Amino acid sequence: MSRALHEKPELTNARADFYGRMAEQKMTPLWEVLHTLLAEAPVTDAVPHKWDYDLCRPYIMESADIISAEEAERRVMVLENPGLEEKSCITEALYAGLQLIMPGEVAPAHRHSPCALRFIVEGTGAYTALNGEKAYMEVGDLILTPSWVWHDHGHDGDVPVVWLDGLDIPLVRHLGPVFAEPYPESEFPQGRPSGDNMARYGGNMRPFGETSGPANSPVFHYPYVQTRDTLDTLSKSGDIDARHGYKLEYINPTTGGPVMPTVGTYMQKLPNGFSGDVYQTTAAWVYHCVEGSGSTIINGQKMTWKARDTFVVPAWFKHEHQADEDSFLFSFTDQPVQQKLGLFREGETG
Ligand code: 1HN
Repeated sequence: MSRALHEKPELTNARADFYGRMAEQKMTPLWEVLHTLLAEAPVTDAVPHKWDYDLCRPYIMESADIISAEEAERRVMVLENPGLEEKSCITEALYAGLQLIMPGEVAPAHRHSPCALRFIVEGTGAYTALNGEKAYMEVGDLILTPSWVWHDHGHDGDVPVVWLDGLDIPLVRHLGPVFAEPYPESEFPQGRPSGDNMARYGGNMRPFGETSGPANSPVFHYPYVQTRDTLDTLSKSGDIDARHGYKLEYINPTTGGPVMPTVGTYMQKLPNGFSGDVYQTTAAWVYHCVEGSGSTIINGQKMTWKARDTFVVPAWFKHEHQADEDSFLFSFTDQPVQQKLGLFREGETG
């Protein structure tokens, strides 16, 4: 015979009196709340949601008239999950936002313990500098700013640049160890030449004498031209995954692991007409369509998407992708941290 999970016991007068008296000693009865702490499967307040770029873009552009990047420190429209309002979260563990930088602007150097990624949505000519080494942005590029690394943004070009920020800030805040520091000078000194990180670690080679890898990828710029070309070549194999299409993880080349300890990043190609099997995991996924269009059925509800849209699939929501044309989906997820803690699971679907 199977035993059901615990249900809340009846509240008698004697019990209510007892709970009231024990509260004076800052104690509460577990059996009154156990049903809310343990469930048969993950429970989340986060809900699936899509940010349609055509609807968001006018506000992003208007923000340039309202505040400068310098005054804002970072001029970002936070993508707030409708189920987690006023928490600056897109899922329980992840943050996302759309950041705008205008030609000639700077976002001053700072560093923080939460890690961040940038995925470029529109424009060209802006850069992120890590310890003074600039990575110039093109649409579809991934740029990392790992924990506690100095970073600033600037713009030498002539069109607005927007990127999607992803951070593990809700997770780090929950655990406690949030630290942040502004760089004390107005300008960060120039660092290594552009592309140095890729030369050292990104060419399937590494510096002489190095044997073990750091927790964060020393490559911090993953250009879309390479990612796209790689997936196009891979898709010629026909060796397609029934749930994910052609899907590759961006890796820390020194370990083969995820780019940062808490956040995993992926790009997948869904060929025209692809209709994927169902995927369900304890990790949450934030997707961003770089090219193409299609839809994702999330717990039975169809969500359509097209280039530059961002959507979120919270933990344990079943989802399946369909492509109306050749499509490229970037995604980031809290899967690596769950994996490290032995908590990651996939549902028995697909
Ligand atoms: C941050 O430092 C950046 O450096 C972007 O561009 C978004 C959201 C929360 C906390 C710090 C950036 C951020 C952030």
